Amino acid sequence: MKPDLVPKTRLSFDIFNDINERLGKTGMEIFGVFHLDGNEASRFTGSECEIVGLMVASPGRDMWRAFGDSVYFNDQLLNPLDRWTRSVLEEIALEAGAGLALPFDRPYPPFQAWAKRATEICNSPLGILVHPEYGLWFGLRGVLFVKAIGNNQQLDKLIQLPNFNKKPCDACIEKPCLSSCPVNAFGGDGLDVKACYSHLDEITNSRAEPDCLNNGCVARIACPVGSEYKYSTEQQRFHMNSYY
Ligand code: B12
Ligand code: SF4
Ligand code: SF4
Repeated sequence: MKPDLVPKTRLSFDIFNDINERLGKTGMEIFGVFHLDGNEASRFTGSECEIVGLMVASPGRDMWRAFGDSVYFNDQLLNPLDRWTRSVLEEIALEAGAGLALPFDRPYPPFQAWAKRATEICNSPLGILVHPEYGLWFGLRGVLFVKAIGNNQQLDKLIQLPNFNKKPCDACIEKPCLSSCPVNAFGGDGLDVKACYSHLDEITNSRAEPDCLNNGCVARIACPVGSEYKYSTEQQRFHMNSYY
């Protein structure tokens, strides 16, 4: 049975901890929490009352291990990671009485915009968001919706999330991400997908270097922030091939 988008549960300390504990077993965690007022709530969940979104992310390598142990990993069907994510988060949402939004469902929900409201995360020149601790090495996997408990102050008292208070790209003078791409695919507007694909075509046709397709995007790898959370080469290859 699919979870209803309308949240039935009200946010509480116990619900938050229960969900986070269950997510931990799958290599995911609650990155942060954001408010949706009545208008936004009804657009995304059909609920008229104020709700909060729990932004679920997968930092570092743990999620890949959990996914690797699942039946989806090698089932030879399309989009295994999306199907695994759906099955794990739907189960958690159902048990918690929470609504659910997934980043790959259409129309695409504004995951990056929501993540910036939920936690101290900011834009990188690459178009993906950079986290003060995990750098560029995390994915946004879902949002669980629950009924709000009151105002922002009450929310802050209930949920103590780490306070990093820094924006990594502001302090990064050299910006090695920008000088590493062989086709300068990063202008003012994030990723120039056409330029990037032209290099990936060259790799496929004539084994051009650097081999971003098999070893990962060299611009992303060049970022020094959170490098200890860098994905394995296997995981990077998987994401690059899904994108190409
Ligand atoms: C469509 C899409 C793409 C398209 C972008 C096409 C385009 N020009 O819009 C393509 C296929 C190019 C793409 C590529 C990648 N993407 Co993408 N993508 C999405 C997706 C599914 C929808 C974006 C959207 O339209 N949102 C709706 C709008 C309304 O929401 P928003 O939050 O305001 O969206 C903003 C961003 O989309 C941003 N944006 C615009 N253009 C681009 C281009 C790129 C590359 C990115 C990352 C963002 C971005 O501007 C929007 C307005 O502020 C999101 C998931 C999601 N639901 O958001 C993932 C998402 C943005 N992608 C993500 C990632 C990681 C990538 C890749 C790095 C994947 C990889 N290989 O590992 C690649 C980039 C490859 C590289 N060389 O670096 C992550 C970003 C996580 C983060 N740290 O911020 C997301 C959130 C998926 C996830 N589950 O985590 N992506
Ligand atoms: S290399 Fe520097 S500018 Fe580029 S994403 Fe990392 S911190 Fe930001
Ligand atoms: S994958 Fe390679 S070509 Fe594409 S943006 Fe990253 S570094 Fe540039």
